[in-house]
Amino acid sequence: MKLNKAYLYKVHLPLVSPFRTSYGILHQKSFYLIGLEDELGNIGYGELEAFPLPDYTEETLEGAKQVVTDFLLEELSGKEIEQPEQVSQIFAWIRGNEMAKASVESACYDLFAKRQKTSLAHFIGAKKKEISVGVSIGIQKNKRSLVEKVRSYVSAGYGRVKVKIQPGADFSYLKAVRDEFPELPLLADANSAYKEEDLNDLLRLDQLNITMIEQPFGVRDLWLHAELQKRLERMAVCLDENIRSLEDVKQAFTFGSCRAINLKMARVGGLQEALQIAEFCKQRKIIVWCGGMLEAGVGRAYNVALAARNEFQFPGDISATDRYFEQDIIKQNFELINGKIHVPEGMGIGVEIDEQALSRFAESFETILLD
Ligand code: OSB
Ligand code: MG
Repeated sequence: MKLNKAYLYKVHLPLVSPFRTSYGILHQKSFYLIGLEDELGNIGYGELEAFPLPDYTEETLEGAKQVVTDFLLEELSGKEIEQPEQVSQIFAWIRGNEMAKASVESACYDLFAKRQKTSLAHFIGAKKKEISVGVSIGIQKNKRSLVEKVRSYVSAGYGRVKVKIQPGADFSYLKAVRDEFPELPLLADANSAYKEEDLNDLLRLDQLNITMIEQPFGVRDLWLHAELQKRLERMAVCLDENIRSLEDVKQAFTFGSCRAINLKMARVGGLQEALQIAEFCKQRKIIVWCGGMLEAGVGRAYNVALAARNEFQFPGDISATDRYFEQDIIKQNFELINGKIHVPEGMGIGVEIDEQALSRFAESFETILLD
């Protein structure tokens, strides 16, 4: 396969409600939609997930876009690509920049699946026809709003809820939810908001029958996470921001820093790396589940296909389209049916771009010729 052209759309999609984490508030999902055209005229799509601010990881949307155009597309230009696994190899000399790499690498997977006239899910060996999913709830202004928010998602059919926490909005907030929903599978995500002196506060959460505590400490820390995991009786420590590669997972496993991994294809540099991590986790009996970053339709399609593989037994942060957006840029909506989302069966990612919606939400558009 050879790439002829790249299309880049900068898009802003308003969120149905603002999403607050320990590091900030998002009112819209901003991303680049990247289309790669091959010599046969097929188009593979990728979503560049880097956030406008370097707060979740170091990448920024504009910086990552520059890495895509100046280095990644440049590297693929004029090359014969025989299989999608080659792409991450070609990019290997470029350090970090995982989200930039993932946007281009995943689009190549979409192209290869489309060239074979098969679905991406089938192409990557995913067998499930539908996947169990949960929902991630941002920090609310008080306990009552949180309980009501949880109630609305539970009645919509979500059977597993993740609640964002930070110091001052943790134990009592989670207890309010637990008192109201005694059996609900519940996770807490701190997005790195805690420090060593908070260790005892986090140990208290173990009383609330919480399945996992996600990324409480620093994004490069393995030691404190290991200390916490050692002292917890029931709750699993789950790493998110810490994990950028298979190597990171191996180190976390070796140090006993976690019993679970929130795997995001975009955060680990692409599908190839994500598939290897999933396989490693299965072998070592680490719980692996598919996280999210408020993806729009294209990014969501990748998460759904990945989560359809058998390594993923725990419900992911992959909610229905209407939990995020009133209008997405794809023609199909992902819908929640009995707590599950159907895996697209069409060719490649199995979703089509809604050109009208795209032109409504796109701020800019450019075409780059590759040869
Ligand atoms: O920490 O998992 C996270 C969204 C943006 C950035 C980081 C995270 C999240 C979520 C939302 O928790 C998951 C989703 O897409 O529903
Ligand atoms: Mg997280």
